[in-house]
Amino acid sequence: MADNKERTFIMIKPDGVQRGLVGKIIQRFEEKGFKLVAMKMVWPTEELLKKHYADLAARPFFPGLVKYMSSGPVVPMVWEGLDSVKTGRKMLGETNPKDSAPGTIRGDFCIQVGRNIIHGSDSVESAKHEIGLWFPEDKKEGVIDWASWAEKWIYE
Ligand code: DAT
Ligand code: MG
Repeated sequence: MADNKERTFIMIKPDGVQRGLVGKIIQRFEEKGFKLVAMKMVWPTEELLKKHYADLAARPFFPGLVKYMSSGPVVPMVWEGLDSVKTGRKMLGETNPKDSAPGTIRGDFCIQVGRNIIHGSDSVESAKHEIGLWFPEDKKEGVIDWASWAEKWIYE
């Protein structure tokens, strides 16, 4: 049975937001045909990121990963459509941008694994878990105070 309502959790990381790639990334998913069913911009806490990346807690890059991911606002989204999890991962490219083919998001827009601009769920199960983590139904998120951080990317 085709699951046209399959959902994946996609998140533009702080470097993607700061580099002004939000629109381009959203455009790729829109043009592909997936449907945007949730989106927000939040400055995530380390506590939330440690839960999000809990399966990587033992890896040597984990502290740096949490620090980078909490360095500014991110854009978590939920995209819906047939095979959205698997296709979403294909659209992202490989974890390391150097292994990502041109035409993929990581292949086109970034260079280093520690700054790979975007997250995408790796299975339907983890998508469900991540959507619950970032879009809890019982909680409203605050509005970002742009003035406190955005200008450092434009002016010295
Ligand atoms: P992916 O984001 O492709 O699902 P992952 O879940 O294995 O990859 O790792 C999560 C993130 O952690 C990844 O997007 C970037 C970072 N990361 C992974 N391997 C790394 C490494 N060897 N050095 C630095 N950062 C790494
Ligand atoms: Mg992963």
